[in-house]
Amino acid sequence: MTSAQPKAVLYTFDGSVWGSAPRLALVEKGYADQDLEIKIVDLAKGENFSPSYLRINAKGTVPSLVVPILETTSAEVDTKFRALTDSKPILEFLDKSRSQPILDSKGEGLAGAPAPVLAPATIEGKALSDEIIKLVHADTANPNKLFLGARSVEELQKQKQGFVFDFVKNSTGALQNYQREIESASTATADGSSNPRSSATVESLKKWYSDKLASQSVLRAAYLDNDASAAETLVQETRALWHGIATAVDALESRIKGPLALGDQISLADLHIVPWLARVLTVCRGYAEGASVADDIDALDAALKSQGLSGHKTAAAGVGPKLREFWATMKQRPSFQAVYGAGLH
Ligand SMILES: N[C@@H](CCC(=O)N[C@@H](CS)C(=O)NCC(=O)O)C(=O)O
Repeated sequence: MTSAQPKAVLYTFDGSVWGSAPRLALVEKGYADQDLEIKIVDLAKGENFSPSYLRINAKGTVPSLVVPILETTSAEVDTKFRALTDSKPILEFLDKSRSQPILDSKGEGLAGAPAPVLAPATIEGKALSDEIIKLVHADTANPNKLFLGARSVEELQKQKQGFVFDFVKNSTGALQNYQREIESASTATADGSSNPRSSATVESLKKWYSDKLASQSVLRAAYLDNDASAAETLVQETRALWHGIATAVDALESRIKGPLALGDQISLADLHIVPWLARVLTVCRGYAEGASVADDIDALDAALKSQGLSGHKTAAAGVGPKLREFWATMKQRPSFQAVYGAGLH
C-alpha cells in the first residue's frame, strides 16, 4: 500500500472484542499509521445500525475492512472496493498485504518494521489454528453475550446501574430510530413513479431492523422493561453460556502448544484468542468487584470454580498452566500494550 494507491479503510470500535483483533494484527505486522485509514463506528451509539454502515457490512458488526482492488485490464486504472466483514478474513488479508516479498518488490526492503508471517506454515498448523479460531468465535462462548448477561437477578440489578444498561439503552434507541426512519421513508420518485431499486432497499432495511430488534427482545425486556420473565430467561442463557466458556477454556488448555497457540512464533490464532480472553477476563473482574487478584487470569479461575460448572476440567482444577503462560506471554507484547495498555475491554 503506497501513498499513490487508494487506502484500505478499517471500520472498528476501540472497546469492541473483534475490532481489537485487527488492531493487534496491525502492530504485529508492522503497519504504519499512514498505511490505512481507521474509522470509528461507535457501537455504544448504535452507529453500526445506520443504513450507510449496513451497506458496507450487512451484518452490522465491526470490524470491516474495505480494500481497494485495482482493475488494470482497461486502458485506465479503475479502483473498485470490496468489503471484508469478518475478523478472520480481515486478519488473513492484513497478514498477506504486508509481507517481506511485497516490501522487497516495492524496494522498501529492510526499511521500516519487519513483517512476520502470521499464517501457519504447515497443514497441521493451519488445522490447529482454524480449530482455535472457530472455538473462540463459537456462539456458545460468545464474549459479547457474556458481557451483556447476568448469572442471577441480583447481578442483573447491578448491571442496570452501570455501563451495560447505558449500552443496551442507547444501542436499542438507535436501532428503533433507524427503524422509524425507514418505516416512514418514501420510495416514490419525484415524478410519482416508484423506483424498484430503492423500494427493494427500503424493504430489506425494514426487515433487517425488525429481525435485529426481535433478536434483542430478551435483552431489551430484561434491561429496559423490567420484565421478570425476560430477566429469568437472560439468567438461564448466561448460565448456559458459562458452560460454553468453560468448554472453550478446557479446549484452549489442551490445544495451545505453548507458550503461544502454535508454539514460539506469534500467529493468527493468538490474535483471536487475546480479544476473546480479554473480554472474558473483563467480565470476571466485574464479578470480583474490586477484590484484589494477583493477575487478571485469577479472576477467571475464581469465576470458573465458583459456579459449580460440573464436567469441565478447568472449572474443577482452575485455569491451567498453558492458558496462564499464553496470557503472560501475550501481555508482554507491544501489540497487547497498544490495544489493552489502558485496560482490558
Ligand atoms: N464474526 C464476527 C463477529 C463480529 C462481532 O460480533 N462484532 C461485535 C463487536 S465485538 C459487533 O459489532 N456487535 C454489534 C451487534 O452485533 O449488533 C467477526 O469475527 O468479525
